[in-house]
Amino acid sequence: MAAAHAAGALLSLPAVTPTAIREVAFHSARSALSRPIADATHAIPGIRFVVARIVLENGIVGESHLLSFHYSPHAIAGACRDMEAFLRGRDAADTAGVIRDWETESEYFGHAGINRWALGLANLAMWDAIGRTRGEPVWRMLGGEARPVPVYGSGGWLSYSDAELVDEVRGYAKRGFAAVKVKVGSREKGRDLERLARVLDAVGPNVRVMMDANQGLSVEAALALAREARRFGIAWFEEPIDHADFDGYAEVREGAGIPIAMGEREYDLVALRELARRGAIDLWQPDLLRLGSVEAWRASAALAQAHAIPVLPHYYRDYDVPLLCTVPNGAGAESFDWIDAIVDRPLRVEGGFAYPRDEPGWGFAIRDDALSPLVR
Ligand code: SMN
Ligand code: MG
Repeated sequence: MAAAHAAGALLSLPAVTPTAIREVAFHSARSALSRPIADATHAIPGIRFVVARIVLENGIVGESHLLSFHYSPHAIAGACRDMEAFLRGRDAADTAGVIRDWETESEYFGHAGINRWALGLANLAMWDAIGRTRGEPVWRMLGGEARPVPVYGSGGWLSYSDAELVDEVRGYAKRGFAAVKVKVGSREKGRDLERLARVLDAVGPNVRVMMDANQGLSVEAALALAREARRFGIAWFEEPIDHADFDGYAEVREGAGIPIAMGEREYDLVALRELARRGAIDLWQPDLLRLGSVEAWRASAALAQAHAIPVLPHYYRDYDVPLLCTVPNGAGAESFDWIDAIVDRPLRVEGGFAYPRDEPGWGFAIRDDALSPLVR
């Protein structure tokens, strides 16, 4: 080692940064629980992920994943290939520089969309690799304090039979979850209320129930459903209408009489700013991969905090739980079991709480045997 350094000095070779990114690879992975599901606006044939792995000059591997389902496999693979070329040789510790330069490159085709997802993959793998290099979990690198985070059990897809719906929410209640969320926006008249009634009956009075319309309703239909749901004591109404109809949100919030949640479709902070300005939102649900970075997720939490809006992020439980330990306004996280059977160290979820991992980086990785090639 000393000799190599001396030779390097003699030949004046540039020193290699130990945290420089040497290799970048992308893979596909399928959830062991994969099956067709549907909400008010999507029919989804299976549950799949794109997985990123980077290797640093110091030999440390950093990993990340995004929930891709079947959508745009060639487009996301193309964005990953562009990211691969962009990332090689960059310092994994320079997350701010990578965000800045990738955003500059993405501006031509638009910041939102597939390039932002690719940035999210890169950013999370970089945080993982730097955490593993330093021997610290991400929440500690960000000055957080480990604490149990309340989680709610999510699902209740419109494609379920009544038996499947009841089984799922009962399963969550038995495992100690204090809240569950189910889909609404069924085309069949009266069906949403019938499903909600079944769920309420199945979980009993000690479990809160939330509903998610995935932008599937008009303002009028959302108001009508909200008023009925209010009588049932539904805890919140998520994405009742088109995510960009800010005035519509204000109208729904004004008349609904129950809290309004949204955020999962946002690539930036515009919707949060506009809805907060209109007093039209009760819960902010940032999607880490759509926002594209730990940095943007935390900026969104700070903006929400400035408006006294709690943060209850969308989907990415295994990243969100540690991140929620770094902000003052975290209200909890969404829980699906979709990655649990394909990771080396499943998150501890017990009695309605998730416990942030203590291991370096994000503290888990998708197992090699769950990986397959990304479409070329
Ligand atoms: C949802 C949508 C897409 C992927 C996972 C989950 C849903 C939710 O809208 O909020 O749970
Ligand atoms: Mg949702």
